[in-house]
Amino acid sequence: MTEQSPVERIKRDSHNLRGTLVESLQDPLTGSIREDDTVLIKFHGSYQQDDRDIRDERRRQKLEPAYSFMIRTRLPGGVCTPAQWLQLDEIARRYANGTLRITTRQAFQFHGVIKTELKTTMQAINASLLDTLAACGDVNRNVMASANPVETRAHPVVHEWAKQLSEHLLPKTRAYHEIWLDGAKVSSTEEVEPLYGPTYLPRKFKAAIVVPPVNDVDVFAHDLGFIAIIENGELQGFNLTVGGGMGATHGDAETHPRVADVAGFLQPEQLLAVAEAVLTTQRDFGNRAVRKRARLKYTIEDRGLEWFVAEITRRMGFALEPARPFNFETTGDRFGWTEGFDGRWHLTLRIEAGRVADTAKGPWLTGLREIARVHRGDFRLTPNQNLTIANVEANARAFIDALVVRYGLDRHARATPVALNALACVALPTCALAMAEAERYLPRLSQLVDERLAANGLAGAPLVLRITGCPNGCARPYLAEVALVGKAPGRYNLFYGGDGKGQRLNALHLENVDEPTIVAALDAAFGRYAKERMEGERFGDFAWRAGLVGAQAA
Ligand code: SRM
Ligand code: SF4
Repeated sequence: MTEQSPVERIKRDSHNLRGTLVESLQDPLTGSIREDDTVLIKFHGSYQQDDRDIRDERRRQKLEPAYSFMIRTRLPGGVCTPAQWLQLDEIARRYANGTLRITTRQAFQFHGVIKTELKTTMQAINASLLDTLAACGDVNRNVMASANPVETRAHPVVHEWAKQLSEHLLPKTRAYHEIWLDGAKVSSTEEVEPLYGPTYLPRKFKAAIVVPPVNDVDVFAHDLGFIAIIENGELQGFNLTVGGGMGATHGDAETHPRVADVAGFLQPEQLLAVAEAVLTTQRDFGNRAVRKRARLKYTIEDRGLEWFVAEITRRMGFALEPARPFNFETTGDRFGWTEGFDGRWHLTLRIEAGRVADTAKGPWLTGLREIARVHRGDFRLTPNQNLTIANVEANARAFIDALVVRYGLDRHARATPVALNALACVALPTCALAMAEAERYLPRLSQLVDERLAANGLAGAPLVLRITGCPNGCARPYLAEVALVGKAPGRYNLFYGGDGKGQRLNALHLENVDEPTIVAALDAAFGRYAKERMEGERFGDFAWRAGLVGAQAA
């Protein structure tokens, strides 16, 4: 039998995710937790990190790294109330680094929580009626749903399905309540995980529900996806997608991003059964020896889609119908005000790289706190790291507008398409895996890209730009028209060729290049695009046609 990865042993011996977390948290001698617990704490929604900006200095001073914890919430479809926003804002200022980070999966992250305050912070999050269970780890993660779920009558229905799916796929262990919320202890022998079993999944698992024509969730980047099929404003059912994923490792051809396959059509009431069959098939057949090959995309690649569909059909006890036609137009958010089907209004604001903070650029954290104090609707975090102030009565719009302008939150009214739609992962200084900057480099990068567009007479051209600090793909870079993927400090792989709709992977244009080389390459590519593009042709499409990537690339 092939040897299993060490993480499998940690999960198996953890008594349903308890490990020695309680002891680790109580150890006063270090700001860190025990090694095995660093794996287990992820299932509870937290990562141990250290401040990489000061790592070398701490080492020189013979101090342990400046450990702290990132905490990620579970927030199906990215919806929270103003009261929850106010509580999270307070947590960010009291226990974390004074920022709220909107993630690419419509959740919040807190950074910089120290070990001695971790439990109190978890309790504060739960007091806001949110939790962090399964936000990370080898389980189903935060379920995404199209972020403007109020345009047709089908949108709220879809959002309800996202919540149900999230609940249905939650681990059942009481460990979370015991460790963080002082819940009564349950003997682990009494406890079973009906869906997951004792070793959970071989790897993380991600699900999303999308409402065409806006593929904001990037449904094809998910292990499990549902494309809502809507006719005359009513939900008919879903097309199932399986086996998408972004993660890759530099120089390892065995790993690569993959666009999900469309497997068939299902009725709405079949959604949970289908999800369960997909998840348990991956549980039983996913690769538990090599974590880099453990995602569902590789299970499907290795065994074939036909085998996979036959296996889930067997588990479901019914067959999928043939997939129905669907059409995506964009992955981007609709900024500014949009009117919902019920006459209420939704204002989408640009939050660069999802970081809500008070900085020299503007008092955004303060501004959103003021808005949360008066807002009567809800907030929606978008998969593009932006924020929708949703369900506003028509007569409250002017008041919200005034606050938005007062606190400089009206960036959407001024920014270029590139700056509005760009995504950046967190990367340095908190991400342990970052090889280069991403979030902190985004403002300069989008300015450089805009300058090159303008220099070639293309000012205002639509372009999906994404950057990550490593090839794991947290900002879904392999679906962007132009992407930078970190290789080393100041050096990136440059990709061209996404279709702006999230349905086609891009491809490598230049490897391991620095800023001047990137700028020169963009200048040359945009120069050709300006001269040779066809009517309405996007840059990502042009890049393939012109041979900037693909078989004809130099
Ligand atoms: Fe991610 C690991 C941040 C969305 C693929 N991701 C990490 C960690 C936890 C680093 C670590 O393992 O130590 C990063 C923490 C950084 C920090 O300091 O906060 C991290 N990922 C993020 C977030 C915060 C990026 C952002 O800027 O918003 C996103 C949190 C989403 C959430 O709320 O749950 C985030 N990560 C994604 C996505 C996009 C998505 O899911 O739509 C992907 C690509 C899709 C996919 O999973 O295929 C993604 N993250 C990864 C991977 C590679 C997985 C793989 O299959 O190889 C890793 C590394 C790993 O798992 O070993 C990773
Ligand atoms: Fe970290 Fe890499 Fe994810 Fe960016 S893409 S947050 S650098 S793991």
